[in-house]
Amino acid sequence: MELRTRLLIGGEWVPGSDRFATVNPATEETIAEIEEAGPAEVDAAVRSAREAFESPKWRRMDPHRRSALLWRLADLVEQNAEFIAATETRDNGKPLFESSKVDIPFVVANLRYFAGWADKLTGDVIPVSGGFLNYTLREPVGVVAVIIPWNFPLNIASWKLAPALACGNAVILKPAEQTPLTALLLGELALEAGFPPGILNVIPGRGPITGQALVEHPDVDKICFTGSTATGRTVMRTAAEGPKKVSLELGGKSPNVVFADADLDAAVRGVMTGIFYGKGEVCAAGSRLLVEHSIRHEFVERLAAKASSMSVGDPTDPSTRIGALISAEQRDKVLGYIEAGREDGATLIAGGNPVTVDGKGYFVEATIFDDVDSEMRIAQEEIFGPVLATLSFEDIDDAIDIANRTIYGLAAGVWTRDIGKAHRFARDVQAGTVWVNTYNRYDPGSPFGGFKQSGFGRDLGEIALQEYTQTKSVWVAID
Ligand code: TXE
Repeated sequence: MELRTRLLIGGEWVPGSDRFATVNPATEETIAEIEEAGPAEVDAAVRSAREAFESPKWRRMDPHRRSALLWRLADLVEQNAEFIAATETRDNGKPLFESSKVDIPFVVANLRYFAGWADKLTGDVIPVSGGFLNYTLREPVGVVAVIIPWNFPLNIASWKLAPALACGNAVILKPAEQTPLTALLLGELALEAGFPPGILNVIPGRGPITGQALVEHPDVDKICFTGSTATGRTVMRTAAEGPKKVSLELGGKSPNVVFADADLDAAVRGVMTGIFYGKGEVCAAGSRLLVEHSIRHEFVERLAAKASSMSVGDPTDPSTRIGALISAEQRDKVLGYIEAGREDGATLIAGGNPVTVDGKGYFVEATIFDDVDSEMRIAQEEIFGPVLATLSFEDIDDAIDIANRTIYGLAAGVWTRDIGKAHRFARDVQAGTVWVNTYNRYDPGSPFGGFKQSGFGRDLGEIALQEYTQTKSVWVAID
């Protein structure tokens, strides 16, 4: 495979109305100049998606065949995994071990999981009053716009386009402007797999230009968005004009709660990966650590020792655990929060500094604050970087109360050997995912999405199919 830089519209690689650079955040080098979709290209993509969606070739396609296309796409991603993972690492700055061992294998598994659903979308027969047969059909929504962020570029794209295609929709994928490369590779593989032209269009571009035009376009039926809560609000407001269907997966400030009776070795590992995996640029990052008061001192000391031994730097080095943050802007935002933590009176016990490799790259050390108060900015706002805020609690009521003191509700972790406590926490915490004695576990079959301001709608699992289908009720007079 080779890098693609043009827009994929209607099965053709076409120029845009402007260009933007995509940069390797570890080296600060421009990888490629990418064509940007302006309103005219967005309109062309929507028209081609509509035409492809309405075409009998797709509308009447045997569902087994749709399944086979998705399976073939999974095979092609798997065959090209090495190149795709290396491209993801160049574009995003994440360690190669993450893109090659986690991100791209998950894309493959996810495409296969949803391939399996394509021919299992059944309706119901409903026992209505009178002499009627009433049954339901599950039909695709139509033209689906998928707008995704830069932290898991291909992975999150697959979370949305795999069920969308399985259900028979046409998709317009807008990757984040920081990380357009793997979405374009996927577009190429979808053509090779045999999807009809126009069923998957890929149109990179900046949010306020390409994203905004896509959300405004009157002929888009549904918008699936993952990104910041602020942009999610704008997307929803714009979509209200349609009104268009919207699902939003937004930010988080997820609590990771450690009780004194936990397996502390496992908890240390879980807390570390919970915050430092993906450089902390993870919507479900366990960025608020709540430790039971009696073990707090010992526990944070162990974390601090581990944090200072984490290798930060060249993402292509297999031993690297923390790669480059996505941009200079994001690094500065993270450093701003580290400063805010100091100003607000928290104690910095590990990291706190920017790092470069040969004078280049947007790296930040694994950073841990202790003595954090729940009202501090570093305990309330999504930092989206390798910064952990440590708070302490007295008992389970206190833990649940602090855990829920946030506008977000994406995920939560709890570490304890007491199953009663674990289940009580799982019941009372306001979060779309709860991990007990583990963290950051995902499976294509298990739903993922937010409570509160972390959004609504679900990715992954059978429930995700609801986002991409609409129900038709059919009445037949039979008496
Ligand atoms: O996100 P945006 P940004 C958080 C994180 C980060 C901050 C800013 O805290 O520091 O958001 O990141 C597209 N209409 N998260 O600015 O704006 C944009 O092009 C339509 C958390 O990169 O949300 C990109 O494709 N689309 C989050 C996508 O929205 C628009 C992941 C996400 O960008 C648009 C990312 C518009 N008006 C950032 N404006 C998570 N929780 O996973 C932008 N976009």
